[in-house]
Amino acid sequence: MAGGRRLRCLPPACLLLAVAVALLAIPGLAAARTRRYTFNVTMATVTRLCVTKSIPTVNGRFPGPKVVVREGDRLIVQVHNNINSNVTFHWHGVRQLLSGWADGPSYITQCPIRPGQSYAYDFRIVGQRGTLWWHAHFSWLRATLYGPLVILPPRGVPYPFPKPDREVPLMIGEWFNADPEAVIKQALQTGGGPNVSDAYTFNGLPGPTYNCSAGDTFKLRVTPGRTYMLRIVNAALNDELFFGVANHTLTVVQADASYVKPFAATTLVISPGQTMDVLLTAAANPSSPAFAIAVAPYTNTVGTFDNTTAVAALEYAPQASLRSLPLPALPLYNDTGAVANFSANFRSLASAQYPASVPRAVDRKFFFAVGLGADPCQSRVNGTCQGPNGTRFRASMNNVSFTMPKTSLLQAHYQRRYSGVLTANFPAVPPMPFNYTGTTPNNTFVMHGTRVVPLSFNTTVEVVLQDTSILGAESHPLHLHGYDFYVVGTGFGNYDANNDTARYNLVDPVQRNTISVPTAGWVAIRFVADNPGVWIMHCHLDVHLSWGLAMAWLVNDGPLPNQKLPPPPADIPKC
Ligand SMILES: *[C@@H]1O[C@H](CO)[C@@H](O)[C@H](O)[C@H]1NC(C)=O
Ligand SMILES: *[C@@H]1O[C@H](CO)[C@@H](O)[C@H](O)[C@H]1NC(C)=O
Ligand SMILES: *[C@@H]1O[C@H](CO)[C@@H](O)[C@H](O)[C@H]1NC(C)=O
Ligand SMILES: *[C@@H]1O[C@H](CO)[C@@H](O)[C@H](O)[C@H]1NC(C)=O
Ligand SMILES: *[C@@H]1O[C@H](CO)[C@@H](O)[C@H](O)[C@H]1NC(C)=O
Ligand SMILES: *[C@@H]1O[C@H](CO)[C@@H](O)[C@H](O)[C@H]1NC(C)=O
Ligand SMILES: *[C@@H]1O[C@H](CO)[C@@H](O)[C@H](O)[C@H]1NC(C)=O
Ligand SMILES: *[C@@H]1O[C@H](CO)[C@@H](O)[C@H](O)[C@H]1NC(C)=O
Ligand SMILES: *[C@@H]1O[C@H](CO)[C@@H](O)[C@H](O)[C@H]1NC(C)=O
Ligand SMILES: *[C@@H]1O[C@H](CO)[C@@H](O)[C@H](O)[C@H]1NC(C)=O
Ligand SMILES: *[C@@H]1O[C@H](CO)[C@@H](O)[C@H](O)[C@H]1NC(C)=O
Ligand SMILES: *[C@@H]1O[C@H](CO)[C@@H](O)[C@H](O)[C@H]1NC(C)=O
Ligand SMILES: [Cu+2]
Repeated sequence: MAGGRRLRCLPPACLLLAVAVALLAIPGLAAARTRRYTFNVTMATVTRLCVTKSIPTVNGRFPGPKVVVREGDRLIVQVHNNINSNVTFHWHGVRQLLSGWADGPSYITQCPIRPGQSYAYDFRIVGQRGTLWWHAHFSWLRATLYGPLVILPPRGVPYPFPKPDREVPLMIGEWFNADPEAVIKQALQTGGGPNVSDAYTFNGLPGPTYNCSAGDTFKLRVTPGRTYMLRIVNAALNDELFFGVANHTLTVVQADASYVKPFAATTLVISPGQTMDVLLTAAANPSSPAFAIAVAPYTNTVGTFDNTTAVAALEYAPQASLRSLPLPALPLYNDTGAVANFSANFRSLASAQYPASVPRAVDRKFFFAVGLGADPCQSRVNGTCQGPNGTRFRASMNNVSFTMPKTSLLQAHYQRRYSGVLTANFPAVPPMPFNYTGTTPNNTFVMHGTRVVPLSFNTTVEVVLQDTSILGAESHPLHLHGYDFYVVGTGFGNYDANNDTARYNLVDPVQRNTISVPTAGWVAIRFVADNPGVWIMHCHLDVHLSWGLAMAWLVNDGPLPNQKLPPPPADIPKC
């Protein structure tokens, strides 16, 4: 597809060819270009909070470079790994239609790029526009290896909202004074929770609320009366965040590179993996020369968490000191009600130009209980047992904790060599139903495996994701690779198939690639499995991913030539 090879026109393909020709008639699409970037992964010395350390970077920059494309473009990113660690890159939210080899999660769609090796990620951006992002997908390397992926509409195609005067990527990250790789390594050794981060950051800068940090503040200079589009990304490792700008209202227009019906909000909630484009109009007569942009965590974890607030500055005029800026009123760290109220605002634009193609009938229904769990101490692998009650922390879906394979699942699938790599028996329902939000089972131990759900091409799938309260009820931002899904329903307590299904929104549900399973609640999603490949679905809190909160869908080829996964590129890394 990307190579523009000439295809023999068989009858069904002729129709598709005609569609393709029709698409070319849309303004801008004919101008699709190939955009090339080079990512040289190198160590660089960075100082934050008076701590100087060497961190993995792309091209020596932290955060990494902004990648800009237009819808319809082909993107080729040549990666050279010049650090002393494996690495891969994921293009978070990109659908990767028939380009699964470029998706990036290590051991799922590729083997890692080893030190000294190179790999070119080559894919097209189809039917998506807005803000996405890229990040490393090996261990916790994404702590410093991340950057924005801006997808402009095709040339000549306007936004479905007034064009902002300026667009500004705002990447929220998490800074560790320690080496994040040492943090997760230690946690997996001890079996306990990992050390928490020392600061949140805006475009890599923690800002004036931390010690030794006032000089490292992200400043957004604004002109009275102008409108700014903030392309917000939560790139934090382990924290969902509240976001607000003192004395300014925000208008949300996009989420996860899909347009939404615009709505106003004073506080946003954004989970790791999610993106949100919001309009901010600078006051015509500002009552102060500067205002605080702030983030603070939302969590119900029973463990410790980074309970700090980071600040960036919205400046109408340059300020000598930003220390005393009044903070926006953000909800308390455990305000699940505020999260639910905010989440309820999201609706697809569902316009003639951007219709919501919500699947009405479902071929296969799944019910996944997601949450924490444990390994008994006896299973320890040269570690201690500092998890709850002398166990080791794990996390699971339907009580299966995902075991990272030693080779690429996509490679195994392409060669139809599954034995010893994966099993096709991921359970469609939990092994033992229980009251997910009530008294938890006494046995919190999980099973282990690299289990997948095979799907026939074009299967319409519904998944209800139910939080469990095992070792604490917590919200889990679930991210699906290779697809956007519609969020057709959500609620608190136990999902009730009889009552809740009838209340689904099948008209204008929001389309996303990452959705938080509410604390002690559930969320229902639908998607059509029209993209062959192996696609991981996992919690985007890296600590939970490390503990195994993941599974994978194995989507088989369809009958037509353009419904089959192409062969791997020649430079795909080997295990
Ligand atoms: C990558 O960066 C390293 C260190 O700066 C340099 O030695 C190397 O030549 C660069 N490689 C490429 C392909 O740019
Ligand atoms: C985690 O925190 C503990 C207690 O402060 C400290 O002893 C340990 O060195 C930290 N681990 C890492 C990897 O920084
Ligand atoms: C900002 O809003 C707060 C709360 O509504 C108000 O008390 C304060 O005076 C406002 N500050 C400015 C500079 O407008
Ligand atoms: C987190 O910080 C908030 C605001 O400073 C405070 O009210 C709350 O008690 C803190 N929570 C924990 C668990 O430390
Ligand atoms: C949130 O935490 C505060 C203390 O930090 C506590 O008083 C309150 O009950 C908690 N709210 C909920 C809903 O758990
Ligand atoms: C456990 O530690 C011993 C001694 O360091 C080592 O020989 C062994 O390979 C380790 N086992 C595992 C499973 O890591
Ligand atoms: C802790 O483990 C002990 C021994 O296995 C068990 O008797 C006890 O019920 C456990 N307590 C909790 C809170 O899980
Ligand atoms: C589950 O447990 C919760 C908390 O105890 C309770 O409120 C709820 O009614 C229970 N639900 C069912 C279906 O038993
Ligand atoms: C769990 O343990 C408690 C206390 O030992 C016991 O009363 C209860 O029956 C057990 N529940 C189950 C489902 O085994
Ligand atoms: C997918 O299935 C639907 C019916 O469920 C059918 O209308 C559609 O043509 C199929 N699409 C492809 C690409 O096979
Ligand atoms: C489900 O619906 C039935 C019938 O309308 C009703 O009796 C029941 O109370 C409902 N259950 C819940 C949990 O809402
Ligand atoms: C890096 O990747 C190679 C190839 O899969 C693997 O053999 C090696 O164990 C990996 N190294 C680490 C530290 O994970
Ligand atoms: Cu999680």
